[in-house]
Amino acid sequence: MKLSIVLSTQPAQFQAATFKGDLAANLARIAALGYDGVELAIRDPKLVSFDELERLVRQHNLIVPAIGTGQAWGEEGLSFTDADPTVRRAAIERVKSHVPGAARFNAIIIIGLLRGTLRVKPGVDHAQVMTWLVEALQECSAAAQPAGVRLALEPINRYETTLVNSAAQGLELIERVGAGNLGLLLDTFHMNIEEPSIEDSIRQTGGRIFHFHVADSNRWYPGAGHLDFRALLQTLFETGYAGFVSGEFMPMPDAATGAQKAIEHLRAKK
Ligand code: LER
Ligand code: MN
Repeated sequence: MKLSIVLSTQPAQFQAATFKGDLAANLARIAALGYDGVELAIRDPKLVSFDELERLVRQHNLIVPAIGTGQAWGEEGLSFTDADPTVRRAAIERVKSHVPGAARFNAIIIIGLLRGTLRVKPGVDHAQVMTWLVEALQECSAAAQPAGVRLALEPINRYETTLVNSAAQGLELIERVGAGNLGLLLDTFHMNIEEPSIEDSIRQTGGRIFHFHVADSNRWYPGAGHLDFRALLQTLFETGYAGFVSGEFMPMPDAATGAQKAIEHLRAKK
C-alpha cells in the first residue's frame, strides 16, 4: 500500500489539511514517519515555486500523487457553479493553471469543493447548475488531457455541499462528462455519512477510482473512530486500485501524532 498525507503549501482554513506551516520541516517529518508521498493542497499555483517544491519533495524521496484545489473555494469563493459567470470562468482557469504543476509531478488534480455548494448561492436552478458543472469538467478534462493529467471528482457529504454527495452520484456525473481522464476520489469520512455500505460503493465504482482519502468516522486519523479499514481497504484493492491511500484528517491531537498513528494503523491492516 502506498501512503500519502495532505500538506497545505500555504495557510488555510480547511480543518482536515493535516499538515500546514513550514513546508520544508513538514516534508522532512512526513518522510521520516515513513510516508511514500505527500498530497499537496495548493490554492493558486502562482503562489508556489514549483522548482523549490520539486527540489524538497525529491530530496525526501516523496511522490506527489495528487494536488488539492479546494482552497480556491474556501479562501477565494471560486466555483464552477456560481451564479456569476466571471467567478465560474475564474474557477475553470484556476483548475487549468494547475495542469503544468500536476504534469510535473504526474499528479491527479482534485475537484472537491471547487465545484460549488449550491447552498451558498440560492435561487439558481439545479439543472442549470449541473449543466455548468458538466461543462466546466469537460473543459478542464480536455485541457489536462494533452499533458497526460487526470482529474478526480470527489463526492462530498451533504453538510458541505448539495452537489454530488454519494459515490453513485459521482459516477453518474463523470459518465455524463464522458472524459477518460476524469475519475473519482472517494473519501472514507464522506462515505461514512453518505453510503449505505462503504464496501458496496467501492465495488460499484471500482475501476473509476483515481484517488482515495482516508480519515476515520470522526475525521481523526484512521484508528481513532469506528471505521473498519481492514475491510474497506481490502475491498478497494480487490477492485484493482493501484493508487495512493491518502490521509486527510484533522491534525488531532497534533499533526505529527495523528500522522504516526495513521500509518501504524493502516500498515497493520494491509
Ligand atoms: C476535500 O478533500 C474534502 O474532503 C472536503 O471535505 C473539503 O471540504
Ligand atoms: Mn477528501
